Amino acid sequence: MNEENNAFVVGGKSFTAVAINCAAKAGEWITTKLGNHSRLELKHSSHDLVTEVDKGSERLIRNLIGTHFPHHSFLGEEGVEPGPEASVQALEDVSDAEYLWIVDPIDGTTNFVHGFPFFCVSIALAYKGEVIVGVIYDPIKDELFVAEKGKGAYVHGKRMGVSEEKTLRESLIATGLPTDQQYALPLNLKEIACIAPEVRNLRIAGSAALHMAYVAAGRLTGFWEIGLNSWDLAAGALLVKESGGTVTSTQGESYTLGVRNIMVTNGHIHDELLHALAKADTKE
Ligand code: 2AM
Ligand code: CA
Repeated sequence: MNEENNAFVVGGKSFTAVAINCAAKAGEWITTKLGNHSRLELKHSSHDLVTEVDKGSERLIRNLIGTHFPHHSFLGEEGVEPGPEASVQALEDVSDAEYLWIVDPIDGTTNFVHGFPFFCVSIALAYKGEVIVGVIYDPIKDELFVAEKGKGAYVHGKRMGVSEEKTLRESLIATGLPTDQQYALPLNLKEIACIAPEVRNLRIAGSAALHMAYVAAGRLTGFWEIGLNSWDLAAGALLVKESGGTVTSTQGESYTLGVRNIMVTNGHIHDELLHALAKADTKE
């Protein structure tokens, strides 16, 4: 067996099993802290929150992965300074990694802080820069979304598939409101004004990763958001791809770990959504 075929298992340990175990453990721990977290820090602004639960969840995942795979590299949201420059640099710093775990310990921190039940743990493994495992766990609904490159994507152990809508008019589309109020938010509001009249309806629920899992599961037709980081997107991108959907930047470029402006859809409406967004003329 060559190295590529053997990429999922080292020393008999399945990468996917470890990812699932970490996501489940972290998710379970997070829910015990819901409504009773004590320390709240502001990252950039009052819109950008981090709790001790984010940090504890990341520590738990990092330690577990380090125990199983001590030679693998790790990129987690809480290990990186706030702001786009630091995120881009952090990804650059691990660009030579053979195996890279990319972790968002709580995606949807604002929801977690407010007790709005839409957040998740997102764990991806990239091999030489390409995502090969993606796991997203919603501890509130106890839903585990799992994808392996070339092997499909599953929720509750059942194969997932994207939805069937063929036009924007019949599509349920999600987006996210960026925390960067100076630059990204005005652009996003312009895009929303352009897209809202074209679709069946819009949803803005506050977790990029979970929105992407919902596209993979056929519950949303598509999702776009600007100014995101690799840890928000890596697992969700594989879930959508392995569910038969399309994953690009909002400019239509192929997905890579460096993409920050994301569009994922069921495939059928991808070009129509790209064109509709282009009409907003935001030049993100
Ligand atoms: P988070 O909850 O892990 O911070 C909501 O629109 C999405 O944007 C969430 O996935 C959220 O992830 C992400 N997000 C929040 N603050 C961000 C920031 N400063 N930069 C990039 N993404 C952010
Ligand atoms: Ca996140």
